Amino acid sequence: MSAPERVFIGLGSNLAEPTEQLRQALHGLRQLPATQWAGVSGLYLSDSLLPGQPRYSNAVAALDTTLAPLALLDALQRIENEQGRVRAERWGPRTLDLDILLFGERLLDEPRLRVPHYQLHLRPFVLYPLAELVPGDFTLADGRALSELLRACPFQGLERAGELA
Ligand code: ROI
Repeated sequence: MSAPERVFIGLGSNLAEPTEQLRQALHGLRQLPATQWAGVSGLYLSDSLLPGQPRYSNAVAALDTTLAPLALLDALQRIENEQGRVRAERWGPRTLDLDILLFGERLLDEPRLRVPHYQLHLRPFVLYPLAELVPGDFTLADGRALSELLRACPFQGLERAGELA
């Protein structure tokens, strides 16, 4: 059997009691096959990057998995669908969004999956919770230092609102 890889999942919701959506999603992540729980950040609240949407709840979870990347992606999309996500508009409000941010040391550029996540460096609601789960000198598989990404992406507008688990 192959060695488990540490993956980081970004969670986001801005509909139907967003923070409860995240809690329920964490429950789903704990049930994934071939996967061990490795921790979760605190809860972060922020305005949407797009105007006219409700505020978001966000967090990042860490898992150790032997699932292949696309198998994990399928499993995450099942959790999204079980929680009633309707994919009406590409960037519209959503009950639950689960993104694979990092997958071990892998660099993936496939139609369904780009890892590291292509907008990670632009999203304080991803970078700051991620930073809670890794050492201070953490570097991404593509060589970028998390500390540099944090420096370039101010905490501005983000509110850390306690613990999820
Ligand atoms: N804004 C915030 N604060 N959190 C998100 O998860 C989020 N997700 C999105 C867009 C609409 C870009 N804005 C967001 O997809």
